[in-house]
Amino acid sequence: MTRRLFHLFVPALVLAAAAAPAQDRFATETAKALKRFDGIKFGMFIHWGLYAIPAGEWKGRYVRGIGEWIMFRERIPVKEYEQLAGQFNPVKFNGDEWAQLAQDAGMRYMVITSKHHDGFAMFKSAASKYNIVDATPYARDPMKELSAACARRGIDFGFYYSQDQDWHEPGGRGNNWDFPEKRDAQPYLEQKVFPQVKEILSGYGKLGLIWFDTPGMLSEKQVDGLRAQVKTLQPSCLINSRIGHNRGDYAQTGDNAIPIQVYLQDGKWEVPATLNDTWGYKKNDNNWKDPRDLVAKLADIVSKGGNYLLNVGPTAEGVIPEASQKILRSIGKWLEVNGESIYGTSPSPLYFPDITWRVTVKPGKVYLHILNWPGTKLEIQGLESQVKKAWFLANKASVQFSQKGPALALTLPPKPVDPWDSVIVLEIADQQPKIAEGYRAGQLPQRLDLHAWIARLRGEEIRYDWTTASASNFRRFERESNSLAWYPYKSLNGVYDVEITYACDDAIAGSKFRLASERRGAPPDGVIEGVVEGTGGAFVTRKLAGSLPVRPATETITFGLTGDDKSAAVKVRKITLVRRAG
Ligand code: H79
Repeated sequence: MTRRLFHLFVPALVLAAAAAPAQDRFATETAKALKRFDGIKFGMFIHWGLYAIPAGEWKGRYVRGIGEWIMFRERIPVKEYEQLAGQFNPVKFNGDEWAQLAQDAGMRYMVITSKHHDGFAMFKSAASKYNIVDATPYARDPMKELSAACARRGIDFGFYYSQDQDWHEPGGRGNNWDFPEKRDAQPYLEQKVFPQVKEILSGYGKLGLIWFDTPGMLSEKQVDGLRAQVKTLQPSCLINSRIGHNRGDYAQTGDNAIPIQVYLQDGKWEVPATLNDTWGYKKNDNNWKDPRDLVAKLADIVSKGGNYLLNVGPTAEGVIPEASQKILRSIGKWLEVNGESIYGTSPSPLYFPDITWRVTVKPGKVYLHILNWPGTKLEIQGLESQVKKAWFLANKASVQFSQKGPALALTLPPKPVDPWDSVIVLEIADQQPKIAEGYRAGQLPQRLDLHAWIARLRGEEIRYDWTTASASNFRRFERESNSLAWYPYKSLNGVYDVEITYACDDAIAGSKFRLASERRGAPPDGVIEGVVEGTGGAFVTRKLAGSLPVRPATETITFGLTGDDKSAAVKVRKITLVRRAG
């Protein structure tokens, strides 16, 4: 892969900020839709396409990485990949079952791939014969059924549409194995993108949103044209920031990337995330996230101001994998009891000192989400509003508490009320909580923990373990080495001393590691390199030599091994950034 290409891919992984919602004559409808979107919090992403047939294997070999990228990875010629359409026959597809699963999971919106980077339309298209009705034995448009099933249940429906990459067309970006690298996007836009976007905005009822992806090739003018087309057809249809050139109504974080703290500077945002390590179905990917992890991440994201768009990858037969269904329904069980603390809430007015708790807010109420049970005593610093009552949301049992200035002390039972997230409702004397100076979201302390749990786990092999609260298995590969990535999103600015809390058996010590603060298209803001030392297997906190500058423009802080895999099993619990004076 060429370097130039690499730079074109990265934008999907970093935040494309919406800044303020793009201002145009549709501002009123957009604002109203954004308010609704902010309240619904949790959505189902569906990646479904021809790539579900190879399901992560090509010519008998396993293909690493995300499944819907198999055509790109294997440089499969268009003529060969097209043959998959002739085999696509999802006879088990049932739109009502999918919509029902979303509803059972407590998901209030759905976004499905109408066309991914492979260029194949999963809807009836007059603009291109390369679509599910004209090119497959199935010969039906599943999106009709699915959009109707969502509408019946009050689930907001939206389409993913890959506007920039299209590996099937010489004018789309990405396919340099069949087509010359130099592109004229305009004919592709006029003959495929504009007509197809019109089709999906016209034939499937009211769309809650349209989800573009991986901007890079299209000009400002072309993106303006695309935006105008969407809004002219459906003014209330939200446009995500990956349309490019800051022309979106709301922002995405990178795929699977959660900001480290409350993040409100760039308007509404959403985390697109996978249930395992792929978007499109891969038959051998069983690295399912634990429902506990997902419920905690939902609370984490909502407490920070975001929505959570969680993906399933149905099979070529049209079945959402059993494991995905089971996980989603168990999240739904938690939401059935605790949904009041998620839907329609505002983000935390407090910063988060660690991963013990998160906070969501409604008028007169503070919801304390306890993600890691602290034992029988919990002290929360910074809430100045008088607490009138406290009780567990799940069973209404009251919680003993006392307040002294901005310190709230809670007496808890020895065991959590809910093993994943026990929610305590605090009824307060004010409509909006009053927060003491120094504890407000955005006023970060001099010492700040970046826990492994809030990092994105990169690569297929790395694992997080709740028992030891640490990440492990830092194996290296040519691409996608396993690593931890934290996303500060403008919350940090300074030079930091760094401590690391980790455990390493002496027998496996000795590999080189690298901690870096980085941004796309520029040399790193800072790098600390060193050697993993043995700790006799116990968790210790050690100060690293050197310092790490982190700037508002820094996109990621990453930790990984660079030398060999000997210390791959090192357990990393957290790094602590200690701001230097001045
Ligand atoms: O639709 C999902 C992904 O297919 C899409 N965004 C989510 C929502 C996405 N497009 N690009 N990326 C994500 C970035 C992908 C980078 C990689 Fe690769 C693709 C890493 C591994 C495969 C290209 C090929 C870079 C390395 C190998």
